[in-house]
Amino acid sequence: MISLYNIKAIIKRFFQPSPTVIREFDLETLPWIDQPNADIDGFARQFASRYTDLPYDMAEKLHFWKENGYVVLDKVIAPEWADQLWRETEELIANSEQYKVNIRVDLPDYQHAPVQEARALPKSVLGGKFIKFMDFHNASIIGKKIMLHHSIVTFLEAVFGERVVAMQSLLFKFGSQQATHQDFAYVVSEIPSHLAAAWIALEDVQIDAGPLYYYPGSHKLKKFDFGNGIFFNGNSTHNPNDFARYLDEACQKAGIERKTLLIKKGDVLLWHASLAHGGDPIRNADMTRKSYVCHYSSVSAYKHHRHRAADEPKRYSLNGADVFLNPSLPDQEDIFRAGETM
Ligand SMILES: O=C(O)CCC(=O)C(=O)O
Repeated sequence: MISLYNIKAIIKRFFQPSPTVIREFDLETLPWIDQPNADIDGFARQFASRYTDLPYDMAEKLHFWKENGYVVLDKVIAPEWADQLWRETEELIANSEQYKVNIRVDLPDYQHAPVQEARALPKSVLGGKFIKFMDFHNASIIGKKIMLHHSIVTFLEAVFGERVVAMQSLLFKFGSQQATHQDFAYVVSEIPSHLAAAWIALEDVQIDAGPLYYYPGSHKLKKFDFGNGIFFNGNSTHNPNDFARYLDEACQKAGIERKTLLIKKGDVLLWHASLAHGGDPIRNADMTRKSYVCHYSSVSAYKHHRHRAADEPKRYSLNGADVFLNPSLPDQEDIFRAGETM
């Protein structure tokens, strides 16, 4: 006999709504510029008084962004700022035993624990390839000042139509050689379409140093399905290699030509959450490709530090944007202070 308890259990098992599988960004919360009839000229006119001190034309850049999914801002970071950030990175490598800054190591020997504190790693590994210095901005005042540079955050504030919150950063000494991807699959905020990134050249990029490549207009492609929607996580049945193959083929089919980023020290590439990009192979093993990548969201989409979802974050604010202090490593915050007087 089927008891009431069993009936309830059957109903629960078969009629519970399954977790929503996301296949596209939600139209309602899409940044205004990604909406079909975005009035870019009207927007730029409305806020024109805010843009008079920028070294670029806001309306022109916004049109280019909508069409291509990226913009390049020339000469926005002072060379002394780029040099200071790099001096601090070299200090971290040289005296790594003193620092707890997190490092991601994408080498076979580290697959069991790819993220380690700097002090736990041999200097030969730290100063080599397949290394990402994670959230260095938390340790560095100049890192924070570059991340929240007026020219960068003013553009992104225009794109989101809201206050900008920086989410995370990665510093590279060498080219990443990373397969083609779109960042929204890996860097997820409460509103996944509220995401953009900056690639900041800390030296002139050489063609043999494994430059960044990208596909203009690829932000409009149909999204890849990891088997459980558009985000890559523990339940995905497809992997980053499948993602890369899909994107390379989709761009080829759409006739999109792959571009190589050969910008100069202090120049910045800003890219859309869905711009397909990756790192070219390093053809000259001795060549560095010093760069600083920062990811950004909006105040409505990134409300808590990703390590401490329940707590109100402590903020560093500059140029009308915020970045959260790292609640997991409070004694490493701003240990590099030279940026204070720059
Ligand atoms: O700089 C690179 O080579 C890749 C960086 C990148 O793809 C990313 O951080 O999303």
